Amino acid sequence: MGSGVLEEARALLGGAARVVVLTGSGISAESGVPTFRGEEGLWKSFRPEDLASPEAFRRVPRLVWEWYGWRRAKVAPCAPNPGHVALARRALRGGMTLVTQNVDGLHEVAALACAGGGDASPALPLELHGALFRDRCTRCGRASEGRRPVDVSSLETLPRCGACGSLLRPDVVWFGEALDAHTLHAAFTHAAQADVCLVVGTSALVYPAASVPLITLERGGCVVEVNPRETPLSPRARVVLRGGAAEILPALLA
Ligand code: BV8
Ligand code: ZN
Repeated sequence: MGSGVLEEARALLGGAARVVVLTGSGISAESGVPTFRGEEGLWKSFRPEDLASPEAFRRVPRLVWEWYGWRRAKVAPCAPNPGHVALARRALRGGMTLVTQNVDGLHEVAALACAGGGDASPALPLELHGALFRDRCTRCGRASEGRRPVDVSSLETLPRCGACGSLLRPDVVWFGEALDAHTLHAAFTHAAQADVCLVVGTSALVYPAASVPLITLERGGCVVEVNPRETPLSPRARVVLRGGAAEILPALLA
C-alpha cells in the first residue's frame, strides 16, 4: 500500500471533526476470530439461514446452541489486536463513534483496557448485532452472562432462564430479526453527522449495518476503507487502504 494513500487517509481523519467507524469480522481476523465469508469463514460449514435465524432456533435449538457453544470456545481465548487498540486509543481522544457488526466483544475489551481505570470513560462501541457472550431469555427477555459451557445433550440440558425457567438464546441479532432500534438510531445519527466514515474489515453485504457509510456519503461526508479485498463499497471510498487492520490502523490513527 503506497505511503501516499496512507498520508491522504491520515489527513482526512486528522481534519475530521467527527468520525464514525464501522467494523466487521475482518478486524478480529488477526485476533484469531474466524470471519464469516472468508476461506476459513464460519459460514463455510453452515449457511447463515441454517443456523443464525429464529426459524433454525425453533427447529433445531440444540444444533444452534452447539454452533454458538463452539464459537464461544473459539473466541474466548482471543485478545484484541493492534487494530482494536489503535481504535480504542483514538476514540478516547473524542470525536469518534465506534459502530461494530461484531459480536466477539473485542472492541469493548480494548476500550476498557485503554481507559485503564483512569477517569476517561471507555469509548464503548455500538454493538449492532448483539453480544456472543450474553444470553437472553426467549420468554421474559432477561439478559445474563453467557460464558458457561453449553450442554446440548438434550432439550432439558440447554441453558434455561434463572427467573422464569424458559429456554435462553444467544443475545445476538439473527437474519430476519430487527436490530435494537435505539442502537441503530444512534449509529445512523452519528453516520449522518460524520465528516468521515472509516470502514474496517467488512464485506459490506449485511443490512442495515452496511447503510452506515452510505448515510455519511449521502450527507456529504467521505469514506475511508481498510480491507485487503475489494468490496461493494470500495468504488465509493475516497481512499482505500488495501491491507490488514492490525497493520494499517496503528499507522493510520497514531
Ligand atoms: C433485518 C449476528 C428486517 C449473529 C449477523 C437481500 C438484500 C439486502 C438485504 C437482505 C436481503 N435478504 C435479506 C436481507 C436482510 C439481511 C441481510 O442483509 N442479508 C444479507 C446477507 C443479504 N439482514 C438481516 O436479516 C438483518 N435484519 O433486515 O431485519 C426486519 C426489520 C424489522 C422487523 C423485522 C425484521 C439482520 C442482520 C444481522 C445478522 N446477524 N450476525 C452471529 O454473529 O451469529 S450478520 C454477520 O455478518 C455478522 O454479524 C457479521 O458481522 C456480518 C457481516 O459480515 P462481516 O462482518 O462483513 O464479515 P465477512 O466475513 O462477511 O467479511 C469480512 C471482511 O473482512 C472481508 O471483506 C475481508 O476481506 C475482510 N478482512 C479479512 N481479514 C482482514 C479483513 N479486513 C481487515 N483486516 C484483516 N486482517
Ligand atoms: Zn425468563
